[in-house]
Amino acid sequence: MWWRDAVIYQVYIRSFADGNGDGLGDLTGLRNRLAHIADLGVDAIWINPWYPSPMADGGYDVSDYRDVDPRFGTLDDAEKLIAEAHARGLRVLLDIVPNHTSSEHPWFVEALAGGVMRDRYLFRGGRGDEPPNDWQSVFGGPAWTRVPDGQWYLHLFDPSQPDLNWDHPEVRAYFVDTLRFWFDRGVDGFRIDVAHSLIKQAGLPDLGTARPDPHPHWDRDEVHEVYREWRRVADAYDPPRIFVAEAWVDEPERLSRYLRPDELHTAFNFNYLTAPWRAPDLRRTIVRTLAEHLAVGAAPTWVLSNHDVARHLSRYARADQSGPTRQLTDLLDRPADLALGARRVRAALLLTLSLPGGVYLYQGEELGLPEVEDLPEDALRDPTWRRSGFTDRGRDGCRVPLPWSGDAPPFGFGPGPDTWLPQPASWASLTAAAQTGDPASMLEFYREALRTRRALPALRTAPFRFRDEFGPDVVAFERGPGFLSVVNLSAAPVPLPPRATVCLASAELIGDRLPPDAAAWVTR
Ligand code: TEU
Repeated sequence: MWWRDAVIYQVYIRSFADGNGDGLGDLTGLRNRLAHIADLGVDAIWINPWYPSPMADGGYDVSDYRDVDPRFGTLDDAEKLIAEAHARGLRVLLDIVPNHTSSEHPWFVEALAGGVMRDRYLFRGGRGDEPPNDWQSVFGGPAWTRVPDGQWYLHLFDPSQPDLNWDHPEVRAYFVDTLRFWFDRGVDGFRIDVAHSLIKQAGLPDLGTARPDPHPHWDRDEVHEVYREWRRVADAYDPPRIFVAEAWVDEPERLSRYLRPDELHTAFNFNYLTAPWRAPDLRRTIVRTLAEHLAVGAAPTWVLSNHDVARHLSRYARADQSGPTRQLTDLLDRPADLALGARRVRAALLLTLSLPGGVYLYQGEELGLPEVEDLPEDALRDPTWRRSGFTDRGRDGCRVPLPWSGDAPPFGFGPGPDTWLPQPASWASLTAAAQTGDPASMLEFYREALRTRRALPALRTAPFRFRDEFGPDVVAFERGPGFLSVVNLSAAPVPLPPRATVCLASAELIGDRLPPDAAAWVTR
């Protein structure tokens, strides 16, 4: 049950480290830098898709689920990576993409020619010259594309990502076999991409204008049958393999249905990620999360950044709120604001690591990386940029290749001169090398916080209880009688309990008071 309180580090492989000099991260780069992750003190890594792919959506357009894209390496490299990670005590989760394939997957290539392969996707006739229904793509525009013989196929994302028909037995069998393929190679589990999709309502009815309930293509009850079958597959392994759902389901009660004992092990807690940096909002999110997870006996998780949202340092840098999760509207370049964001990132880390359950970290947050808000337009690669008619700059700003060392780009990213997205020159002070050994750095703070969490068994096992005596703008709770976590989101310093031993603080205390936008772990 290691996953119930694990800290899992997300490796966005395109941007982690480049081994061969082509400017794109790869498996050799990841293997070379595995020590960075192990030294951080996490339990596992989750790696974004590394499968063969035309890369129309950064690898979420898979053309072969049982191999490695040559730009990332080979199957042999993958097996070496898994063995080396295990030798360092790191478990390895991969990313499975069951809602859609790439349009270059052999099934879809055959389906385009007509015939029975079309049954594995969702092909329909249109309404005159109009698509079969009013569904919209997440990336903008209609969710349907017409093929030369006049039929249309469904794609909830890019046209290069046709949705599969999950009523087809061959589709179900293919994914079960794919799970086994990777489990047999030592993979410890999977993150399930858009886990709340897959099943579409029979007849594919229009959405209409109102918010339909139940929704015709999100969070359908029938999807749970799929995960019950997957759970049986994972449980047949020794040790059992695990799943984490990527499900953007707002209602905690609906989300916890994915976490029943015979379904998935964990799910990303996006309510926590989208909560503004305000005590009442955070407290409400924590209460709801704990209640709904407890109801099904599941372990909660906590996450603040990933490859789809603006980095939380830049969201929190907006003085009064967390900012939109994907695209930050007002360009921010004032160093004072970034310093506020960094201060809140440190406080948020202590909050997150002291809550009961598991934690997901996104590569680069331990370096204090901000969102890159001013990427030149001709550098943008995310399909949302084009699909939105060039209004939505998309998700590239959180995907910029990591700075490892040196004074100028490519900051040790790889042996070549380039990186697939340009790095800001200002990142010289944020490289892993520049921060290592500097006790004031974000990186050393992450290392120390993770080390301290490991040394305090109460953070894994002790009961959680809110403490209200610090006032409405402070989030404070205990984990058993011996541990107190205090996060000050007010504008004034807050006194810590008398005779308290502060074992870790995110900022310097003012006497025995905790300053604004700071957190402390207190032991007795
Ligand atoms: O994301 C699913 C998803 O719904 C996101 O597009 C999300 O709504 C958006 O990014 C929030 O701003 C997953 C992957 O994480 C994403 O990278 C893929 O593009 C998408 O699936 C399609 O596979």
